[in-house]
Amino acid sequence: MKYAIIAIVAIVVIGGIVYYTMNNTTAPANNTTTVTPNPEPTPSPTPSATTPEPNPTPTPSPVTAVKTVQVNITASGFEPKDITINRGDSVKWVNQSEDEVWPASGVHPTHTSYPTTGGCIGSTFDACHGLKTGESFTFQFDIAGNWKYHDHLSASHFGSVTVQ
Ligand SMILES: [Cu+2]
Repeated sequence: MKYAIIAIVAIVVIGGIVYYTMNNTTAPANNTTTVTPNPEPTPSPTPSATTPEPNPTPTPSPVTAVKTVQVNITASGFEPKDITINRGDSVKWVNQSEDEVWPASGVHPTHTSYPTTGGCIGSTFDACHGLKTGESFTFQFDIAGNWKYHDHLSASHFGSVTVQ
């Protein structure tokens, strides 16, 4: 009986020591705070190098300055009779004769050589009335070509405008 008590006490003591020891050895593991590694700093987004730079200065299309060429109308007809201009230029006919003159696109009498419509007879290239002395008529040529015209009141007077 005495030995049994000692044995029980010994078991309890040993068991207590074992338990204590296990608690001591496991406790630190349980108390171990998991250190989370610092997350890698996210690299700040860099502007894409492939984005093309917008062109700040639009390249102007080559445009030559438009001009107005004068053609005088005298008793002998149009002077100069044949002229060459650039597309977009204008021609100004000035009546310097004593008679009325009526510059208009060929061909008399339909006035349809210059390929626009809506004029008084055919093409819009038409003064549409006799110009009195000193009066003028100006027309802008937007279509390239060789355009013949005449005096609608004296159809024997011709001229031409070459638009390039
Ligand atoms: Cu005519």
